[in-house]
Amino acid sequence: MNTTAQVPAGYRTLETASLANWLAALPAVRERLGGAPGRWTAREVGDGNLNLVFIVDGPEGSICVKQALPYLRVAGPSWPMTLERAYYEQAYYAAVAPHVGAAIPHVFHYDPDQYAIVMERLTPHVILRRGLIAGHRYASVGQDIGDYVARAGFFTSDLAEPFERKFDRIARFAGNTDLVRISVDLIFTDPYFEHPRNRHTRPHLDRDVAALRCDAAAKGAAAELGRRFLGETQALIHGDLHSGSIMVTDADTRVIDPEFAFYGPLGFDLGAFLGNLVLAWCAQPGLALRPGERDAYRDWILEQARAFWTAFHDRFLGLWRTAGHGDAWPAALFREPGDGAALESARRQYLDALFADMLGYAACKMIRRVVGFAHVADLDDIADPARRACCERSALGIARHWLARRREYGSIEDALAALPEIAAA
Ligand code: SR1
Ligand code: MG
Repeated sequence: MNTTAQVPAGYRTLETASLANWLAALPAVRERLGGAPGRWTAREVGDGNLNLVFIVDGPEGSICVKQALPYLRVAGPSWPMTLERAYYEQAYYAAVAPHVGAAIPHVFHYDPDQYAIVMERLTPHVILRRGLIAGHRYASVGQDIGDYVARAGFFTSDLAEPFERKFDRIARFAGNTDLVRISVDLIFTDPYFEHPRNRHTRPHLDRDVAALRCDAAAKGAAAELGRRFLGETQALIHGDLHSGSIMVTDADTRVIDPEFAFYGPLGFDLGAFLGNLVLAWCAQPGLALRPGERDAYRDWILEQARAFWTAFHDRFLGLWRTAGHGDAWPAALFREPGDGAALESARRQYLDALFADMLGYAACKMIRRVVGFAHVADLDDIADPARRACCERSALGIARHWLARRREYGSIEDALAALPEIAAA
């Protein structure tokens, strides 16, 4: 980890009392909030691992301000962290905005001195993870996120654009090293050996964790996926697309918090969402107040997982067929009669490889949330440690299975249909 966070002279931690004065200089904010700045009220609402988040209300509307701290909020000043993550977050929003429309919040302003992003307040949206814990259904969330990952991924890849533009963005996002370091350490490294940052439900999971750490095949698969996480500049990825980075209503789905963005494997974003859906699925029996109470809801979660991959697959393939104007797989090579079949076959192979990557990265994401540093509320909210461990054990079982067998599944339906048996083993 970086232990020398730089705090530029002009930077100060934003405070509720002075926020209105600071925002008053921004015409777009004045218009959104309405009335005199003296009537605006601010409150700090951040509950994530990294940043300050403020909601500011005015007579006519509200906005959200997110500011990077010079350390990780969840750990305090003992874990310094670059402020530049705010720059990468707004740069990601700017890069994908032309392709994903209103699936991200509107950004009113970025302040490079305060490392603060002033953006649309999403209301009455809730964090998807909270909705999944409460057992709510959101009709199109799986499909919406599949469509989102396809659009953001395709249009930032060299299937869609000249390599010069992609290289330019690779260079810009290559500076996001402190955040990539967090992922390298917390996802691909620490969980697989004893490390002081790790924790798990003790003593219930002791044997399961010991077995994972002796599983050379699982460690080899995680290491290979970690190598490709660093080396595969497939597309601009969100980098942390779990269910806490998605806000929903019954009719709307938004992606937030892309501060981990960089050029990496698209399967990492796919796996983040799938893995967190499956974690939610594993947690439901522990969250249920009565046996069987959440059974139908678990089926709904798997239906969202199916819809997610299907929407991604169909949208990505459709975009490649209609907007594949980039330097990778150049259309000019495939103009002779009979070329079409070869190109289609290559597309299918590409998507099959993405599917295997998705299962592998989902597995890595699930393992780190059970035995690593930062866990998920889906499981942590299960107060009884024995019940929680039962759910966590099924998550570990599925993850180890997917690490070993990620290339063996021919369809999302087959992969999901196998889950109950793997979870019960
Ligand atoms: C130290 S930060 C822990 C986790 O929080 C973020 O949401 C990322 O998932 C990161 O790995
Ligand atoms: Mg986050």
